[in-house]
Amino acid sequence: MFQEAPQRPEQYRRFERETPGWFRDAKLGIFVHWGPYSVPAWAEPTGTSGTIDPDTFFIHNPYAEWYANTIRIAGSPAAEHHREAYGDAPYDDFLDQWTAKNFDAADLMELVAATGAGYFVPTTKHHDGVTLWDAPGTGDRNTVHRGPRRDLVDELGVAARAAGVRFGLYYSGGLDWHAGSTPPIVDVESFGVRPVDRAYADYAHDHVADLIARYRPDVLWGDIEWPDAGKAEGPKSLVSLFESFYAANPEGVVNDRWGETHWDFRTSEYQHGGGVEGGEMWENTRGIGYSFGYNQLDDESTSLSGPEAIKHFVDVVSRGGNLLLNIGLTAEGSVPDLQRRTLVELAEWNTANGPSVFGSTPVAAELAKPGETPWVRWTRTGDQLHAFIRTTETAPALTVDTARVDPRSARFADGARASVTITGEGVVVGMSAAGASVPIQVTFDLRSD
Ligand code: FUL
Repeated sequence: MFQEAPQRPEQYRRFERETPGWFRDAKLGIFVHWGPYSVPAWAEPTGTSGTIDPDTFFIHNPYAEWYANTIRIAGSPAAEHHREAYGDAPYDDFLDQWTAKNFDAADLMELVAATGAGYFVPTTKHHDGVTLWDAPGTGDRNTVHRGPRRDLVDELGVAARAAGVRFGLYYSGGLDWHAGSTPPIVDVESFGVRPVDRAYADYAHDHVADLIARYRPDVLWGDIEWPDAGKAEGPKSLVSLFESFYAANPEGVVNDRWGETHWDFRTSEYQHGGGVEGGEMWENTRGIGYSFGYNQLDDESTSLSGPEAIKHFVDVVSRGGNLLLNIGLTAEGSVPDLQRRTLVELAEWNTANGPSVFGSTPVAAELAKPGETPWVRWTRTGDQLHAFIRTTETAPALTVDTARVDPRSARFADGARASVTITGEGVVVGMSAAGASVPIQVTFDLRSD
């Protein structure tokens, strides 16, 4: 779920500036969705967001973190599942059943850091309104007083910073199914119904102000808009929140889901909102499977394999974006095997190839062309161009401007020379092991003028 291109109004113009270099260079972030919804961990794996008919998206919602909404839609398979498996128990029972008993933030962060990710963003409050820290005004409806009985935001922040990974925070300011009594979202029209009043605006403001004061985040990742009553300039406004955010952390960045206000970077989600990709700084986000929250029904067939995740990562980076790849933790706090496998394979690939991906810039197509057969993507670091080739051919042809790129400098990631011939097809690279499973890197030097 994602909103389309907002325009910046006057009171937010003061925040416009160059995107900090660390964020442009980071390329990879790891997201975590974790909440009471991780207990039932159930959604129909209908497809990837952006490919599903919006009219049936909500009733067959593939996002397990939307469980509290989907079970309220009469006749939905989730409502039926909830009746059969839990006898229609109240959603908040899951908050008490959420144990986090195997959770160790340092262990998780070891896996995250191994991928080379430059930033890490956990959910602090999703649409169900449950906060992962002792948020003001939540009474006992948070993880410090119920369920895990821990300040999970703090644990994650301490571990991220100890591992040298920047720390971001996701906060759902638009949707809060606990604030007031909102009917279930069933279609595109009811998706627009969210709390916009002053009382909720103050409540959400106090949450984000508290998050900034306690954890000094590097990224503020808002979702589904901001309550309208809090958008105009004034005390307890979004303007004042952005002011305190940048005052606490001048290198901080915010995403573009705060309504028509301010952003440092645009976002797309799975195949949704791809129109933002290419212009300003942008980030694509997706789960390893079809859901962000852990979904027991996601399996091998709905999940990115290691090689598929690597391919997606390289594709996003070659087009100038960052990838925010999500982990859906189990209620006990562990990384599901299938997701771990993908992250470990991504980490292994990045150990060998990361220096040509992290901190890189895109390459103009006149210099070297991306392609689908063979699959080729390009990045640039300094005076070197890097081709990432995934093909079963042992002699793929690359389209390169040989007046500016030296074909004879071609070498693999381990430094071994590649044999190259120039034919009418292009620069043909001899590869003994074709990159059928993971992309193989071939580096070229730019000619000096
Ligand atoms: C969306 C939310 O509705 C999803 O549940 C998820 O959090 C995704 C990152 O953003 O808009």
